[in-house]
Amino acid sequence: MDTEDMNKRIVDLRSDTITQPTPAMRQAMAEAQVGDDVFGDDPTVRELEDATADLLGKEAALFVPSGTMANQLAIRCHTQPGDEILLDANAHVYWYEAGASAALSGAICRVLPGQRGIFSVEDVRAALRPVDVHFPPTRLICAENTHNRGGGAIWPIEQLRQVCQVAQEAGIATHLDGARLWNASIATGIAESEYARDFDSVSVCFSKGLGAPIGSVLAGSQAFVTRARRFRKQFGGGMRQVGIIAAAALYGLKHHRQRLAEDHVNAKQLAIGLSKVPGIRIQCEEVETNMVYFDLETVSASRLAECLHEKNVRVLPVADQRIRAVTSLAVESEDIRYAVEVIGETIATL
Ligand code: TLP
Repeated sequence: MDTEDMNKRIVDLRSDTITQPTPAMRQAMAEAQVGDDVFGDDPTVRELEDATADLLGKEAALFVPSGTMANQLAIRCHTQPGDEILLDANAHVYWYEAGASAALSGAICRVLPGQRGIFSVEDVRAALRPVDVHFPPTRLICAENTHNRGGGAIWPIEQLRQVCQVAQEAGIATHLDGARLWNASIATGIAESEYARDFDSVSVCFSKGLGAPIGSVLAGSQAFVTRARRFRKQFGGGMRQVGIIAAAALYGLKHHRQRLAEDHVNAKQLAIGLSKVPGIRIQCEEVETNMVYFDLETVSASRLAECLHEKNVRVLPVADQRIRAVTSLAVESEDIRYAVEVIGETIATL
């Protein structure tokens, strides 16, 4: 691609949610068999739910419109008003779900001091309290893998298992926000079902690296999913001929999972490129999947993002001097070279 072409192309690194359905995915959507899913009549939704439950090693699964709804249904199923959830201080559930756990389930979040989103079994033990009329009962522990605000960090599987074991011993339910669990599995070679094994419920998203326009799944035991199905209706998430969307998710699952490795290579290249730009601080070794976070020494993140936008490079400011850039199937290796060049030039002028 020459510079003139690149000038026209938009390099969108704000999120992996920005991906557009490919022509082949649209074809699969157009050809999908559908039915009324509230009646359980949609064969494509059932296929997606069964395939995802199998992949996660769970008995059953439920198709929902978003990752937020999947996480919030899990919270609604596992807790009662006044119950406490333990989770990392940077968890998506805590930061980016509009206070839903309080609004929809009446649950209080107690945050743990994780490292890049990953907390230890000692953190959990230290947070456990005796039964006492003063304390909210701790009913749920949520983990996130990969961890978004933790820079796409992957949980060491043993640590994840230890956390689940302590939870089980204490009679506390466990939920895994696996919006990007696919990325963890592709990066480590550890199957999704292994990561999911000890959790009571797991959510996964098709609308991120897998490139579908909409859709997430919540998986768990049959009894859990039956309960979640009722709350999905209550939350307004019962959908009708939604096989048209499930077909895109199935397509992503079959055809876009292995290619996530390319996104990881691109993210690493981006990090290495940015590490050579004066005025940027970045830890390249922390880039394990498709997320790149970097800090600006002097420039404001929102100012830089504005200037880059004019040059067709889009990034997400996440704090005054911190930026997130995410790779996806919308981003090619040429785009990475272009983005590094433009970011370097732009910082030099600010
Ligand atoms: N994350 C979005 C934003 O909300 C920040 C993004 O661009 O990364 N869990 C995790 C770990 C997520 O990163 C997200 C989306 C969700 C859940 C929620 O998924 P949706 O957007 O489908 O509700």
